Amino acid sequence: MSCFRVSKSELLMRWDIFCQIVDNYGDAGVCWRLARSLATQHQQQVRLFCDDLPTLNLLASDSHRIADIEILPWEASFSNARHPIEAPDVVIEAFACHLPERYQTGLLIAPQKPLILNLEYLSAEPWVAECHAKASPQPTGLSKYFFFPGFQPNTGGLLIDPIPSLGTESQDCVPASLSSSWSQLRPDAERISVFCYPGAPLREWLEDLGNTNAKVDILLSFGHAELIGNGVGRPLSLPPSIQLIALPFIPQGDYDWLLTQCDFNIVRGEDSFVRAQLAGKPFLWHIYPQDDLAHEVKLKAFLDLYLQGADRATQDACQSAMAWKMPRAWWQKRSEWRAHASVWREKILLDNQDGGLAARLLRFVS
Ligand code: TRH
Repeated sequence: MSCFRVSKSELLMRWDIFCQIVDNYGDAGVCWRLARSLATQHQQQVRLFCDDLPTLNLLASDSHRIADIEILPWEASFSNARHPIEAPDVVIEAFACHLPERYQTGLLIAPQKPLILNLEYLSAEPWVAECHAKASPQPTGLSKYFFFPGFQPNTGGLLIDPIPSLGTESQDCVPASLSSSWSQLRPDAERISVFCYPGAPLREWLEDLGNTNAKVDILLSFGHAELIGNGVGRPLSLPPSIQLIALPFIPQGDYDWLLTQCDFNIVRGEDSFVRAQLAGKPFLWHIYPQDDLAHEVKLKAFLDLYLQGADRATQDACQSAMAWKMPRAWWQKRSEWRAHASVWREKILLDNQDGGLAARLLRFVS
């Protein structure tokens, strides 16, 4: 598939991305992916300020320094400021994080004012298109806009880079971080990757899968063996057809690759959710549970889009899986879902053939 990108002759700009890690890895995951896309696909200069560098570095550990990205501690955004400061062209507040006050003061006295964008969470809900790219008037007079990722036209699109190539691995291309886990895989077994939140009925789910006669290698993301209490309390009752493999925390690019190599993926926050779709495989989105049940609305909005035009078997299997129904109820219906997942991958790539979120950001700014 050919992708239209912002042309080289378009502005080469300086970007400051602010990433505050509230919990988990998703904030760092999205900011790192965006920084990488701006620098490597669009030749932009990026400074990424983060309040939790150890977490960011975990994800970014496979990318030897990309020349046009500087990863900096949060405080570096104001501690070395010269006056008048040389402001960037664009400032991104990821997920409505607040800019450090002293940094913002610096922008106010800078001769050239940047454009500030509030990069919001991804949602398939219809209202997103109405709020995308709307101005957010500031008492300071700085120009600020909302930027909403989304699935529909007239949204900010999806962060699709790097587009994964599909196909089975040769032993040579298994990433180093996964090589010892990969050596445990059984050639005739299916593969499921698992990355979900605590609270998922994972133990029961795996035990039920054990009753389907399926031969499956389960690749548990870092920390998930503890999540199912393996080795603690009542031992998991699994037949030999189900093998558990505990993975270390792997760099983001390796995690992307892993999803393409599995037959089914359990994913959770917005970044792994998009990557599972790009992997073109059936998946279970364990959406982050919110107290006001907003996640149910978000999940329904996504499924309404995802299942448009899907056959009955796919609808049943997917709705059941996403509701954490036990695999015995739907596991055998996956062949139609597989075909649908691959069609959906092509659809989102087509919808984002303009380069997706990073390219739309650039076009919006310029
Ligand atoms: O970690 P997450 O659950 O993060 C989410 C987001 O922060 C979200 O905004 C917030 O609302 C929610 O938590 C509470 O899931 P997500 O978004 O899928 O991000 C995980 C990132 O971690 C993704 O970029 C993939 C990466 N990753 C690795 O790099 N290596 C690994 O081994 C694993 C398991 C993940």
